[in-house]
Amino acid sequence: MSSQLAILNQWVQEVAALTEPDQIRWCDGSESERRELEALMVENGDLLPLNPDTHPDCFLHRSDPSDVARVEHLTYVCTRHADDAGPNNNWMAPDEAHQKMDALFKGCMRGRTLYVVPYCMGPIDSPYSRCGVEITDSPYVVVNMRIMTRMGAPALARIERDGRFVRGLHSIGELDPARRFIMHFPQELMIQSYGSGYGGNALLGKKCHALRIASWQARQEGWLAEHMLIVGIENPAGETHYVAAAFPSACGKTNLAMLIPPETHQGWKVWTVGDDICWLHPGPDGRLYAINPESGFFGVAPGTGRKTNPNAVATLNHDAIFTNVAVTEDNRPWWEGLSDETPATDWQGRDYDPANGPAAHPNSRFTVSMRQCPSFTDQADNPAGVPISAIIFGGRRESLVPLVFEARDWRHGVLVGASMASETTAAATGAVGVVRRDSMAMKPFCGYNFADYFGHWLSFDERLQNLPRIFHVNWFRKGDDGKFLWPGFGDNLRVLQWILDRCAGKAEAEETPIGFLPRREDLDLRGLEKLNGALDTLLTLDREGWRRELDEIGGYLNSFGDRVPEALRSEQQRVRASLG
Ligand code: GTP
Ligand code: SPV
Ligand code: MN
Repeated sequence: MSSQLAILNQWVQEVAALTEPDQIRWCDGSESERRELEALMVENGDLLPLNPDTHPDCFLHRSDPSDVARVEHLTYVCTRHADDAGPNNNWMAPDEAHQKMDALFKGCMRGRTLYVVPYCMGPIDSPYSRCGVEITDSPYVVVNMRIMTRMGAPALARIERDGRFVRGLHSIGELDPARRFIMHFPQELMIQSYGSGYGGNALLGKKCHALRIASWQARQEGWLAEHMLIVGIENPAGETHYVAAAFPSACGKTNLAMLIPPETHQGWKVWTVGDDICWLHPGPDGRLYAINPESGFFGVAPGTGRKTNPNAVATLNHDAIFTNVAVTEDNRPWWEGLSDETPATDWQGRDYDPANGPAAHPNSRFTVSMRQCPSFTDQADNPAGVPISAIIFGGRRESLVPLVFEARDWRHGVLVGASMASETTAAATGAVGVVRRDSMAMKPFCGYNFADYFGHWLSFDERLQNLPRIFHVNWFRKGDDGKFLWPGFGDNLRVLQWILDRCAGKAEAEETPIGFLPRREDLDLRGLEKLNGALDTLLTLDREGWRRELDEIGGYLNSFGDRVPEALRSEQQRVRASLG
């Protein structure tokens, strides 16, 4: 046995001694293993088979009603010094956190199987990829990790070669919210998660590893781990350019990643590389290169329909796991926005009654391999990644923020990202619809002090000769009637078109204090003539509102104390001053 595997084996034995499982199973990621686990879960009720004619090899999982989203208040970054975690994270001293977690994990796997899940984040043969091992007592986690990561034997082989892996220990525990913690130990490359079986709390390769731990490593090693989709946009001349976009949870990444161009845009194609996480590395030519560390989508179900996201609907008709959706009379998965039908059963398995609220939980999700997506490109397997032409930030803002604007340079762009704000969504527990700052869409995911993170972003100005341009978008502006002003979805291509034309030096804009704004004639709006009035609101700068916004941003930067880079503060002051 290689020394790496000996270390892994020893850790598995230590965890088994603590958690006392009935059996230990090393997962190889095979099809037969998957079938066996699915059969086991169908038998114990964890999975319900869906209609085999319309949805072959698809299953429904109903999670505990108290366990339906990420829990930010129970998520901690346990660095030796509290300042390294920063005010953007909950912090606990590593010793205290370990004691607390050891007490929870003690004997928690009695009567259960301990699964050892080796996984690789990113293409198996990419120098940018990183491996981890998740130990879990949840077969649901195993089958989800098999879709979301490159899981099993090839990952184990790479761990043997690499000599390094992130250790993740997970138990569903009693699914008791009072005994639930998601702990990160970046200095030990370790994650410990107890008491939740849901998404980002339990699939440790995703937010815990690929963002919180990876962002810490990325800072030390000179790259970026970001909450971004990656998409290729092919124009009618056959040229493909890639962009990466950071929107907060449930703010449109999956939808933009698999967009279908509007009818007016014949000859345009959109290629999906990733829908949630992006690792960015400086390449040999001074550009930024992106890989998607994941291999599947854990996407928001509600709102996904044939009109809004036909690619997602097509992706979901076989080999998918649905969590907390409703079902129809004939046992098809259903959620609000999928069709006009009335479901038979809601997400908790009750007869559907509108008095109980939405039929599908607002954070109900699908897990599916990205390879099933009609717009998938095998560039997602390119070990070198794809070169990024533009970085796009965006949030859910019903007022103030225009449809799109371009930062004047990198430093301004970093301020635009750091100042992002968005209305909260059902992706995390807590109030929905409250505007909060969510720098780079990383508020819940940055594994270290945001002030240091802003400094790290700024440093790419010196690291790269060919920086991507930075933009900000807002698909969620509302009119007085409370309706969205911009049609969104496929029509977002028009904004991407302007963005890429700006990168190529081909599109005009007006310079304003907040950046470059397109005028109506700078956008390709063929077919959207009915938008007349809305466009005035979508493309106009509200100076008074922006003065208040910049003041608030100044206060926000101050909340990180004197660790905030001076360059960022002076940039905020520059923009504030230019607003008069
Ligand atoms: P996470 O997986 O939580 O990180 O979410 P995400 O950023 O991938 O969001 P997703 O694409 O799943 O969209 C979330 C919700 O926003 C869904 O209900 C979508 O239908 C809706 N949505 C996405 N794009 C648009 C848009 O352009 N306009 C409008 N009005 N809604 C959108
Ligand atoms: C998000 O909340 O941003 C998600 C879902 O992508 S989860 O995996 O739960 O983090
Ligand atoms: Mn996400």
